Amino acid sequence: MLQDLVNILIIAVLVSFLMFTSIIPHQFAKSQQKFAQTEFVEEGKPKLFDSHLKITTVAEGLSTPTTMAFVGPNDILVLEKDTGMVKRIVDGKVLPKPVLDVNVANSVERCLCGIAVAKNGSTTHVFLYYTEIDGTDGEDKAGKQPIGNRVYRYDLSSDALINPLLIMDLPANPGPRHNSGNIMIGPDKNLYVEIGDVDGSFKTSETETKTQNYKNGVDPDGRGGILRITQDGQPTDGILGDTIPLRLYYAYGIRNSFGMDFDPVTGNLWDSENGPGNGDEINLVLPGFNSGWQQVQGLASQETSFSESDLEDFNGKGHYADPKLVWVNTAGPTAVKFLNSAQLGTTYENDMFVGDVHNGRIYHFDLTADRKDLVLPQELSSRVIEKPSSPGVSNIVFGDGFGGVTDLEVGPDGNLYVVSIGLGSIFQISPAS
Ligand SMILES: [Ca+2]
Ligand SMILES: [Ca+2]
Ligand SMILES: [Ca+2]
Ligand SMILES: [Ca+2]
Repeated sequence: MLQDLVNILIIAVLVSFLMFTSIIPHQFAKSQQKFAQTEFVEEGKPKLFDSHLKITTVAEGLSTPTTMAFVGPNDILVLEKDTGMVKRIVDGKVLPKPVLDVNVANSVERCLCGIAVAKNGSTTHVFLYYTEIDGTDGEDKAGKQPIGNRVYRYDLSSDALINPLLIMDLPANPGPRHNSGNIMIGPDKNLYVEIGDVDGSFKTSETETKTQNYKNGVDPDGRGGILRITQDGQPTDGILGDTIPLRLYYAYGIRNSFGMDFDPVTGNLWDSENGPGNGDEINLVLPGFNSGWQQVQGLASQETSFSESDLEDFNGKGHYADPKLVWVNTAGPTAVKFLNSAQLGTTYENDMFVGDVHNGRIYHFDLTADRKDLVLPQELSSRVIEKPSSPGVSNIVFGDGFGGVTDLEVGPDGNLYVVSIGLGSIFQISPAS
């Protein structure tokens, strides 16, 4: 819990100093002193450990950028957590006028959080997840309650997002943490939405739900899972049950998550999750996956006095599984992205990349032949990373110094793109020559 508070403070510092980007490298220097023993950390200076690749700055001076999406070649939309602005970056130039500016509750982890794009005929649909407030940006800091964590669908016109359609309305209380908010279009063309327990750690009987593994809790309310709807906001076939919102859940038992992606080879979903200071995770998320929160976080074998029979399984339809990798000392893993291109060399093709927010690192993983597991270095065969400098960790660190990675994206050019909330920048990773 103490570590959790430290994590919140680090995030709060990042957020508070957003407007003063020159201050951020200093803040990072302070927050990273405890990791000084590792040779990888060089704060504020993104660096890769493969000399065949290079880093190019695509955009800078952004205010707490969270996530991005491509709407065309060299044509990016990027979200700002605290301003509620969606900015467009064309050929490396941030256009002066945002394409949208919403009223966002932004205390702590409330945010303009997630974006997904789908081209449907001549229309480009843009989906946004944000913590909406009926007031000005950040008015929740003065005590005003947000309306909800909401997903809207827009049409992209020449210079604006228009025709907003509310397609999902989720709780924003108790808050203000664990809103998650990463969204994406799956291979089945449906929209997948990550939402955490919205700070279920402040327990009340109304917020202890079955999807948080309170077997005697109240019925699910939309929090603590990965939800699935059509692009029109309609439910799909239920996995755990037929009543809404339970019918919407693809996975549950999730505390907080900032990243997921489908394996382009198998179509399997993977996510990253944030534990309470310990037990950050990477998971294979099969339909009906139960990540175990709030009964277990990290490996079940490391949880004292835990039994799988304590978990809610929705009449056998939900299935608990252990994570494939655990950080004991929180790294704050965020984006998960499969590089479905050979642009960076076949050695990286279809491999998994994961960002983190506390060390500014990007991790790289090969998958096993059946693609149901990560290939881990011998030193990490326990699936547990004790410290950022633990033996074997250097084998999975692909890049460092990215100052709080909040999104990874593969461009139409096949290169890897990185959003750094700490540095207020977007970077491109491409071949050096
Ligand atoms: Ca993205
Ligand atoms: Ca705004
Ligand atoms: Ca878990
Ligand atoms: Ca590989």
